Amino acid sequence: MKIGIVCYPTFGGSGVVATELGKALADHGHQVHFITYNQPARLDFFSENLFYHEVSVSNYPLFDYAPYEVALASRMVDVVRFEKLDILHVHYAIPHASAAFMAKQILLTYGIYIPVVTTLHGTDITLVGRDRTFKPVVTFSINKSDGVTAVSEHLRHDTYEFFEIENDIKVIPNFIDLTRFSLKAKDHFKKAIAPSGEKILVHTSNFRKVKRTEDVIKIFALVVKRIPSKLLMVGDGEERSACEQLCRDLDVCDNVRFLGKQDAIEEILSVSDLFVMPSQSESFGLAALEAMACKVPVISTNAGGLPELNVEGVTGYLRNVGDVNGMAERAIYILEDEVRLAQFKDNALARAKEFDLAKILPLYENFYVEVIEKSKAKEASFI
Ligand code: GMT
Repeated sequence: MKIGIVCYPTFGGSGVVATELGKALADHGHQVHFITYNQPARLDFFSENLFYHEVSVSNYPLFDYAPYEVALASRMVDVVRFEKLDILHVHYAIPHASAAFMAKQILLTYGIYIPVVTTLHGTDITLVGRDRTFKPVVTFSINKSDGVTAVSEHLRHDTYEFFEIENDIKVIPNFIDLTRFSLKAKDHFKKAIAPSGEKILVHTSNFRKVKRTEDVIKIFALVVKRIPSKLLMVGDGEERSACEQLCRDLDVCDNVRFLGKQDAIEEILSVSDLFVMPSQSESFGLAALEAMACKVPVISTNAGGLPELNVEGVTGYLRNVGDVNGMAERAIYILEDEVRLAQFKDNALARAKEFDLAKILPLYENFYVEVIEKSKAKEASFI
C-alpha cells in the first residue's frame, strides 16, 4: 500500500506512535509518506520506503495567524495526486482530520477518492477537542472520516460521550518496539546516579499540567524518607520550574536530577526501578508502556485508559488522581522488598509484550484494507 501519514512531528505521544507506525509499515514493504511541518523526531535515518514532505506556511505579513491547516490540506492534495496514495492516516483530530476532509473534497474535483483514517490520541478529545472553539469541527471531521481508531476503550467511550458521533470507532492500542525498548546493561550509569545502591524512580513527560508533575515530586519526597532513592525527571515543559521550586521547598534537590529532553529514553529506563505517572488524564500512557518494556513497574493514577495498561497489584498500582499518599505508600511497598520488586519487574515486561509492535501492526494493516474496500463503494457514487 501507499500510505500518507500526517502527525505532529514532536516528542509527544501521538507523533511518536505515528512515526513508529510509519517506520514499521515501511519495514513491511509499504510505501509511507509523512506529511508534516518538520522532520518527525524519530525519523532520522534513510529507508527506501520512507518519504518526507514538508508543509511550509507562508509568513505573509497580513497573517496574524499563519493558515497552517490550509497549507497542510494543499500539501495532502499534492502528495496524494502525485504519489498516487491509497490511503491517508491522520493522527490527532485537530487540525489534521479537518484538513484531510478539505483535501478529500478538493481531490474529488480531480476524480480521486482518498480514504481517510483518523486516529484519536487523547488530548484531541479530552482537552482540546471539548473546547467549544473546536467541538463542531472535531465532531464533523470524525464523522466524515472513512475509518476512526482510538488508542484505548476509555478514549473510545469518552469520544462517544462528548461528541455526537455516528461513525464506528475501532480501538487499536499503543504499541512498543521491544527491540528498542528492552533492559540494557547500563551499570556504569546506574552507579553514577545512585552510587550507594539507592533505588531509582523515574518520570518522563512533556511537563504539561495534565501530567501533574508536582505530584511526582511530592510522592518522591515521601518515598525518600523511607527508602534511600533518587528521582530522574526526564522531559521539559511549562511545569518544570514549578517542580524545581517544589524540590527546594521539600528539601529533596540533592536526590532529584532534571535531565531535560532525552533521545535514549530506553537507557534511562534501564537503570530505573519504578516509573511514576500521576496524570490527571491519560488516554493510554505510552510512556508507562515504554517503562514496562524495560522491566520497570508503574505507580500511576487510575485516570483514562491507564487501567487498560497498568494492572493493579501485578505490574504496579493505580490510585485516584491527587492521592499522593496512596501512590507513595504503594511505591514504598514495591521498593522495600527485593523479591517483590523483582516479581513486579518481570510482570511489567510480560504485560508490555502484549503490546508488541508485531501484534498491533497487523491491526492497522487490516483496518486500512477494510477501509479501502469500503471506500470503493463510496467512490463509485462520488465520482
Ligand atoms: O501525553 C501527551 O501530552 C502527548 C499526547 C499526544 O497526543 O501527543 O499523548 C497522548 O497520546 C499518546 C499516544 O497515543 C497516549 O499514549 C497518551 O496517553 C496521550 N496523552 C494523554 O491522553 C494526556
